[in-house]
Amino acid sequence: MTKPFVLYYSPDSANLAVRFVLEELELAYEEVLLNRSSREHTKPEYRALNPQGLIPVLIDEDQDAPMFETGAIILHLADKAGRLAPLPSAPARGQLLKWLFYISNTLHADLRIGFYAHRYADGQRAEDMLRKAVQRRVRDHFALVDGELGKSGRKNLAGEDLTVADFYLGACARWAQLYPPGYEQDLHSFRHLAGFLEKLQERASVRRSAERENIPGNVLLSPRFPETDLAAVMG
Ligand SMILES: N[C@@H](CCC(=O)N[C@@H](CS)C(=O)NCC(=O)O)C(=O)O
Repeated sequence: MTKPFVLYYSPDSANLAVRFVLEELELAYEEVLLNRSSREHTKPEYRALNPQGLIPVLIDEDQDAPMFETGAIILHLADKAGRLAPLPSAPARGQLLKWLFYISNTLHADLRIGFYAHRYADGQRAEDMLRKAVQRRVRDHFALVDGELGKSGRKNLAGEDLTVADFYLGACARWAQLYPPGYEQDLHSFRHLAGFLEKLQERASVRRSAERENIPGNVLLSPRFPETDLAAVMG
């Protein structure tokens, strides 16, 4: 019998995008909670799974190593399940890849700079300046995505069909509206993106994921903080 996947997570961390996909694909998985306040993700046991000490990690017993990097994990899950990603031979595969990589190495990467500005700048003033600059960049990314979603016939980011890129975009949009406190983005003026998020957050998979991570209320548009110690989210 195939073993369930194992997801290492902390509420409202990057694992949320992976969880959306696990739930949408109805894949069996177990979870291991990491306590970010006690820096559990930086301990040697966890670094043995992900040497970066970043969350999430997914264990797939069919693979010869633990998996890290959200984009890689969700594409792997979709390919394995045969849903939420066009096949490598399909004409729409290129669209999925380019948007998935864009979200991973541009949108998510910039969000991370805003979350962890103290690692990139020395002193409060420099940090604030960096956060403001990143906030502008992130807004430009959402404007670009909004324009794509507004194109005719475009229901989802990588075309007509729902893909893993949509769930990753949804998670990034959520985080941008909440973190870091004081630099939240209001995404309502991006009409197409807002409509897309409203629709996506109604999916049972998104609702189930939110419940499992103690996230109340709207999940993707006008989201609320998880009902957990914020230090455990941002540590
Ligand atoms: N590129 C990584 C980023 C993951 C990431 O940023 N994880 C955050 C939680 S949302 C984390 O582990 N932060 C702890 C830290 O940076 O020390 C991915 O896509 O998985």
